[in-house]
Amino acid sequence: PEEIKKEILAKYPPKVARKRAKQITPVSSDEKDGLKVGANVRTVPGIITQRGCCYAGCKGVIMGPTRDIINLTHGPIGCGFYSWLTRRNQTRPPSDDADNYMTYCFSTDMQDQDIVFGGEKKLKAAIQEAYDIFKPKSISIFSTCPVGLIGDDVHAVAREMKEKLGINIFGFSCEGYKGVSQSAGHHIANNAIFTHVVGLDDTVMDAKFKINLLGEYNIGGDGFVIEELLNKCGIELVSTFSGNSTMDQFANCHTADLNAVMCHRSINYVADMLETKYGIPWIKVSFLGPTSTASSLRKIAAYFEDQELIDRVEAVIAEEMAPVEAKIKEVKPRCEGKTAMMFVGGSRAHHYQELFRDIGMTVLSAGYEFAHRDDYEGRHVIPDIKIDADSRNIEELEIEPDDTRYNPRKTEEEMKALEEKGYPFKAYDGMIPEMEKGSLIIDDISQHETETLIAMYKPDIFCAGIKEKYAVQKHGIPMKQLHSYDTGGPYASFEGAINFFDEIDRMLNANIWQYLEAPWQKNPELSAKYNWE
Ligand code: CFM
Ligand code: HCA
Repeated sequence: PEEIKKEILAKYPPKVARKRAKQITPVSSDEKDGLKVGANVRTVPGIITQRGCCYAGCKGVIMGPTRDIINLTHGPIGCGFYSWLTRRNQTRPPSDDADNYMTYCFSTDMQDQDIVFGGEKKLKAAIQEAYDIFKPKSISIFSTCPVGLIGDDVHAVAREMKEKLGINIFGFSCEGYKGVSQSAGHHIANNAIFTHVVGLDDTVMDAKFKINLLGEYNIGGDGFVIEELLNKCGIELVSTFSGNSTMDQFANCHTADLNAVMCHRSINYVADMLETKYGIPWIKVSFLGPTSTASSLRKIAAYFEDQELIDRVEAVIAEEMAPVEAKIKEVKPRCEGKTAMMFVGGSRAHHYQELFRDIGMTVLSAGYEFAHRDDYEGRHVIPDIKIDADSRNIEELEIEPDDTRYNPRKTEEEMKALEEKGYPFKAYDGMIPEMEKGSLIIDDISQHETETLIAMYKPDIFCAGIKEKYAVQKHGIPMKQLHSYDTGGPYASFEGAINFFDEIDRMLNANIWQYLEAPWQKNPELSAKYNWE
């Protein structure tokens, strides 16, 4: 992997090479202690990054999957249009007339004159119009880059319209240029939901084991199959942040007894805030891959320390594991020994490795677009992370225990007793321990780095997003989107694992891309003539 790193850097000007070197980490031995990956720093301009912007993280990622709020983009139409359902998150309203605005795209459609004279008037009119047509219970406003540049005050408009219309209206200062990636947008969105929605409804669900699932966005229906699995075990979801979610669920999420955190990158601060304010402990889970799914169910059951639940979870695992094992037996002979690479946002490039390993495949290289160092090195590294100016720009809420509703779900002694038995509260290991000797970790990978990796390692499959898809296929390599899942999914839970194994088997063994020949491969001469002479 050192050679490949050298080859990648050789093409860059010295300053760029020095910067990129910190974000490219060869895993040269089985001893991985002390390995570091530079992360959450600015992208080198012009390098062609996979990253998205702060607005995308706030509007598309966190708020996109919530169906009963009108998500209004204050900005030019492109921002609203591009963030309109492209993530393939699904939702299931309880009835045909229940509020569901996810299929709509709301935008103030800013024009030149709004940029020059200010857009607040237009924003107010848009809120009024949306209210008159739909009578929603909430409206949120997303700021795009020009809003911050011209100084429109979306929060003042939100306060005024909230007062006028009597519904919950709040804004996000999630201008695209804030922070260094969409990660800043996650933080801004979650802070606003915590401030304006969480705790508004104290109704307690009548269920013995009730949890929140944080950091699961119901891409391709993942959230549906996870909820079905939990229900089968007798565990109820008070809320999911934010797959298949509603504002009402956020409003009473503080009544759950445990927070199970799937994509910690996008939401670990909400888990911390819910613990500080309401006394709800949190654990890390993953429902990607059968082993992780089983161990996450066991962790949840162990937390409640209820023998009936523990037994039921074991029975469900035994029942669900059988068809998964049969599927592995079927596809493994055709997939074993093949290689994969994955470069995805902030947690999937790690979570999906188990699914490839289960069918005998090796992960040659992986990395996140916008993760922070703890997503590579593990949560223990957080105190060592230097907070730079870009991160300081993103507000951290000061949270105190709630005067009346702080209620530690377990006493200090009970928490300690569990921890002494090895129970991992607030713990995750990150990607590095998963990576095999000889592999290469690359943070915020560029187009040139992607092409060099493909040329040198020749992986059997490459996983990333829509921007990378066609370039990869042109190299003759099958490409699986791990963001939108292309048209597939769900891939979570036991049921999803079976789907995923079938999909990868199909893609590896019906690889049409290798037969493609571009015209310039047959005839590399330029046949056209410039005629400027
Ligand atoms: Fe978390 Fe996500 Fe991801 Fe993410 Fe994303 Fe996504 Fe992703 Mo695309 S919240 S970090 S910002 S798991 S949208 S559902 S697929 S990059 S790896
Ligand atoms: C985003 C959303 C995205 C993009 C995926 C892609 C998603 O970053 O704004 O590039 O294919 O999952 O839809 O991550």
